[in-house]
Amino acid sequence: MARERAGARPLELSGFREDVVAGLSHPQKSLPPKYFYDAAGSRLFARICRLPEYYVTRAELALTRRHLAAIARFAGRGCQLIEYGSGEGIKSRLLIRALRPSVYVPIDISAHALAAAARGLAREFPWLRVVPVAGDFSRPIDIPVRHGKPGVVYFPGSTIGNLTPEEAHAFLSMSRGVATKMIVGVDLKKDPAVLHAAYNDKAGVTAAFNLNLLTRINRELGADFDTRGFRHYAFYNPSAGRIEMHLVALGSHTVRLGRHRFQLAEGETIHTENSYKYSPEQFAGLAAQAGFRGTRVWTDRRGLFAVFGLTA
Ligand code: AVJ
Repeated sequence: MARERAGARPLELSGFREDVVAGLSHPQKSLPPKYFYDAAGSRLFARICRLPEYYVTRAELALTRRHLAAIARFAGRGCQLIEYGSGEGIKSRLLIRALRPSVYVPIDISAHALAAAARGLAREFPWLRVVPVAGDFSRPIDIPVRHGKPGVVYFPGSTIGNLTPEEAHAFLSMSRGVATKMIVGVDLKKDPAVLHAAYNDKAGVTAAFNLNLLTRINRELGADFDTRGFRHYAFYNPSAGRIEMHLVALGSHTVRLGRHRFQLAEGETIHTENSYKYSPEQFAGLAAQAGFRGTRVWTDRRGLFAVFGLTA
């Protein structure tokens, strides 16, 4: 029914140039993964989610279906549901149907994806108050939670894996101020060969997703990356417990961005993403350190993925 606008500012672009310049100025060049999701990047990510090698989305969906009643009981009917990185929202729909929240606050970095999702939800759930917020979780944002019904933060998709454990700790602590409960999707440690395949798909969609970041920087910031001179490179780093995605320079490059010049030697990399994998015990420990007392965990049959229910 009512779709309200709350804090709707184009956060998507604020700081893009600054973040890119800062990231390319470090000895280990890096770019924040949140900038993957322009319109083309969001489409590529939707394709990743359907790849045979990318078990993440299917495992989370299967386990959410399997444990939906328990998850809904945990969250409580009529709660205020706040979702970070709502994306395509198949899981959100499941949850909304089971939970009947009094308000649903989807928060997403992609204003485009957010608007489309909010429109679809308003159509499908005419009784639901949807309050979309454009933003990202790397800095605190004003979340329009009201007094009364408890706030529940839903953070699916293992997006939390983009954060270092230190950042994840800070994010969980911050969320404790907004919500009394959290439902967090976490990708689990597993055979590195399975992890490797998930980020090195045969069809090259993940490679296109990674390289699209340079295309976006060229288009939106007027840089002159020669995108064909970079190779997608993703590997599991077992001691850090994370997939690392890089773009490797195939030759030497000079990249211009406004008045800046960035040099890359052959073989030098731009680190574009970390995707942390946790054991159930590790993540429960992290949540406990961040001040969550209760921890419930639901997994899929194959133990690939976990959804945690955290109580402040
Ligand atoms: C959206 C951060 C969960 O880390 O698996 C997928 C992004 N990158 N393939 C992930 C991603 C390459 C994804 N997250």
